[in-house]
Order: sequence, then C-alpha cells, then structure tokens
Amino acid sequence: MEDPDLIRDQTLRQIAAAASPDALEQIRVAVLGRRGRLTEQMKDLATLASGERKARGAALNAARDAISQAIEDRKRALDAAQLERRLAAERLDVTLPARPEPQGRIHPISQTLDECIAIFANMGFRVAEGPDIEDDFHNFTALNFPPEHPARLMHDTFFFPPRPDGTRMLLRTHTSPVQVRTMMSQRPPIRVVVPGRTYRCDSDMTHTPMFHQIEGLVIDRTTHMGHLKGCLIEFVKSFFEIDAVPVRFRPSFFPFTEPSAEVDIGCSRAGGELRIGAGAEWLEILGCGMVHPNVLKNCGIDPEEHQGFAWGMGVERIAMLKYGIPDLRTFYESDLRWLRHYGFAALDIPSLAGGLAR
Ligand code: 2U9
Repeated sequence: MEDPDLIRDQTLRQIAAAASPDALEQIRVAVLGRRGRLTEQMKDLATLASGERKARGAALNAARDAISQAIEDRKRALDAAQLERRLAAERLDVTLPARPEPQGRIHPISQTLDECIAIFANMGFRVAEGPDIEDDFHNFTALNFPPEHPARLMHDTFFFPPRPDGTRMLLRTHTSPVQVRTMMSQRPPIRVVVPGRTYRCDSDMTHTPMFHQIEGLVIDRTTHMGHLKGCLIEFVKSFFEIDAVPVRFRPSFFPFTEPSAEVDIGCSRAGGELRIGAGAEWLEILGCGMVHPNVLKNCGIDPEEHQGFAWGMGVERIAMLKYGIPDLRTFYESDLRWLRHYGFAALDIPSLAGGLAR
C-alpha cells in the first residue's frame, strides 16, 4: 500500500512541471484513471477493516481532490499561456494599409475619360460604345458628309483595301458613328456619352494618327440650344473644378450639326503659364451643335418630332490643358518615368462625391 500524501506530493510536482495540456492529461490518466495509481489504492480499501478503511479513505479522497484541483488550475494556466502565444504569433497591425501601394499608374487618358464619364453619368447619360472599324455609311454618309467632302479622302482617313463589292471599310475618324448606331437601334429619349479611339492620317507636333474623343448626344421632343449650353457649361465647371469659368459659344460649321458652335473657356497665358478660368484670352475646348435634320432622317428619327444636340472633344487636348502636359506625342511613348509623373493612383476612382482627381 502506498502513502496517499506521498502520491499527492509526487503528483503535484509532476503537475507543476507539466508543459502542455497533453502532458497534464497523461498525468491525470496515470493517477486518477481507471487503472491509475490512486484509483488502485481506492480499490484496495475494501480489504481493510472498517476503522482503518475510514481513515485511509478520507486521506485518499483528500489526495484525489487536491490532485484534481491542481490539474484543473494547471490546465487553465496552460490554456491561457497557449492563447497568449497564439495571439502573439497571429498578431495583426490593423492600422497598416490594406495592401502595398500599387506600382502601376493610370494613364492620363484613362483618367480623363473616367472623369468625363463620371460627370455625364451624374447628369443621367449612359455610356455607348461601338467598333473602331466602320463603314462609309456610319462614319460619313449618315452624318451628312457630302460625297466630295475632304475627310473622305485617302490622305485624311485610313481605308482598308477594297472588298469584292468595291466598298472599303475604314478606321473611324470620330466616335460619331456610335451615335448613329444608337439612334438607329433605340427610341428617343436618348442620352449617351461616347468615349473611344479615333484615327486620322495625320502626324505632327499636335496630331497623332490615333487619338481619343469623347462625344455625346441628347435626343428628345423639345431639346433646344439652351439645354446644350446648360449641359456643356456644367461639364466645363465640373471638369476643370472651377465654379466661375468664363465660357464662350462661337459660331462654327460641321456637316452633322446646324447650328454649330465651338466652345472656348477663359484663360490667361501671363508669364508663359496657362491658367484656366481667369484672364482675357480664350481657349477652344470642344465643338457642338443641334443635330442636323438630315442626320436625324438618315438615322430613322423624324425631325418634326424629335431634335437634339451633340458635342465632341479631343481627350488628349483636355487632358493636356487640365494636367499641364506640354507635349502630345509623349502620351504614346510608353515612357514609365513619364507615366510615374503624370499618371494616377489605381485605387482613386473619379467620382463627383469623392473628387475627380486627387
Ligand atoms: C451625331 C450627330 C452629331 C458631334 C460633334 C463636334 C461638334 C466637334 C471635334 C472636337 C475636337 C472633333 O476631336 S476633335 O477634333 N468635334 O467639334 N463633334 S458636334 O456631333 C454629332 C455626332 C453624332 C449623330
């Protein structure tokens, strides 16, 4: 027979030294389990005389209670230490940025298009897109270009080789064929904004063979020149982020609009630095007009019932003006240092609420 106090003291030392919940469980099974050291002593009680059994039973129970309590305390301490270690190992600094600053930059053309789209979307316009490769009808004829118009000539337009029927496809010279397609496939009221690539046989300081336009079209029953002016003045103010920018509508001519106008904004070039929104000089930024009745007819819309306005602008040009980019040709040189300088952070999406450009 073993001394209950000895079992208790030895076991308590083992418990104090146990380094893990597993080790603790092994000690518990070895002492208090069905075949455990203390359990075996309990079984032997039956062989004792009643007086001795009572005294030894009490001592064994006391040892068992002390051991159980010690196991429970040690287990709690080990669990707490383990949790501490896990928390330390899995520690997260929630104040760190969600991800590293992206290295890539948004090209000023993409940024400028996104800004224009955000402004017109906020006025209720939808984005419409169409093919870069067009036919003569959608690019010229529907838009009221006369057969002998110079834009149709080889030296202004990129034509594909003739097809068996003699007709030639072309690279669209403006995004206007998208409005033609929109009018031919949708019923008024129409409010679309049309961003995209355009192509002209032209390459010098101020022209690249591929450039971008953003155009727009509104068709409704009572649309008039006042709507055109309100819409474009609002756009100019939003785009240049200037509340009181002087805007001038100057008569002009396009085959597809009548009357037509070009829009200038006030600026100053004092000291060689261009400042938009103030000064005595004017800067042309877009063309516009009421859609020509011939164009409406060509697109299946009755000019007696519906009318509307349209506008177009060169995206490179307004990007250069807003962001002070001096040379058009640098847009397409794929110079990473240029992009790092003039580009925009990928996660700053232009919106009227969040700011167009930061
Ligand atoms: C349809 C009817 C009318 C679009 C328009 C302009 C005036 C214009 C130029 C700006 C600079 C082209 O990139 S640029 O050289 N565009 O001045 N564009 S009105 O008028 C349309 C379009 C489609 C069916």
